[in-house]
Formats: sequence, C-alpha cells, structure tokens
Amino acid sequence: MERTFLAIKPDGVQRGLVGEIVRRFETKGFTLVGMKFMKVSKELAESHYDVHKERPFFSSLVNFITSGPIIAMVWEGEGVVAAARKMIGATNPLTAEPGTIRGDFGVNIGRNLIHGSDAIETAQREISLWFSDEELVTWESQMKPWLQ
Ligand code: FUP
Repeated sequence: MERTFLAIKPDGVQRGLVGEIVRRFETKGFTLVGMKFMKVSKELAESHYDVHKERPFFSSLVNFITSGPIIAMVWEGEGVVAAARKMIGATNPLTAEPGTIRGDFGVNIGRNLIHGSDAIETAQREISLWFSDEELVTWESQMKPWLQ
C-alpha cells in the first residue's frame, strides 16, 4: 500500500493546528501508520532538504525546521502521495487554493505549516530517513476490533 511522509512544521505546532491537520487526513480516509513529536537535529534537517542545498533559502529553511518541535507522520492509502500534496496546497500559502491546508491557514512561504513528500520515490526515501521499521504499524484487518 502506498505511503507518504508528512511533517507539521514548527509554525503548525505552535499555532495549535496539529489536531486540525491530522483530522483532515483521518476524515479523508487515509490511515496513520507512524507519528512522533520530536525536535529535529541539524543533520536530519540538512539531509531531509538535501535537494535544496544550493538554494539561497537553504540555511533559513534548516534554521526554521529545527527551531521547535515538529510532528513527523507516515500516512497510508491508495494514491496518498498525490492526494496529500493536493490537500496541502501550493508551496506559497498566498497562492495556495482555499480549502487546502496552506491556503486556509498560511500567508508566508517560509512558514507554510506542513511538508508532504512530492513523489512515491521521495516518500520512500523520507520515510526511511525519519522512521525506523519498528516505529511503523502494519495494519491487518483484524487489528481494528473497534470498527467491527
Ligand atoms: P513543497 O514541496 O511545497 O514543500 O516546497 P519545496 O520542496 O519546493 O520547498 C521546500 C520548502 O522550502 C518550502 F516548504 C518552503 C521553502 N521555500 C522557501 O522558503 N522559499 C522558496 O522560494 C521555496 C521554498
């Protein structure tokens, strides 16, 4: 089953948007398979944003993502990578469509609340960068007794 890596950035945590953001993915019908509330090391931040290391905003991006605790998550479901990107909205919250997370809650490109993997291969890389296998749940149908 397809999986994606999502992270609620320090601004999303500090603005009290964790519940709202998690709710959107839950009620959409995706399945949570991993979640942790954590401080991000400089090494992890640099590795996560490696693709941007030559960009002028790289150091401010790393400073921002390490500036406070974040929520790292893995979500599962058919088409979850592209669907989560759609639910998150455009990189710049000012141009992100209303109805998306960034469109509804953000104004600043550097403070855009949430990260989501941009492709299936990126998701695989990011999931293994942020989570060990033991931290992820493999759901079996008999593991949801409260739904039966
Ligand atoms: P996204 O995939 O929408 O999260 O955006 P990118 O991977 O292109 O960029 C990663 C992060 O870099 C963004 F979340 C915000 C930051 N960024 C800037 O600060 N300035 C820019 O011009 C582009 C991105």
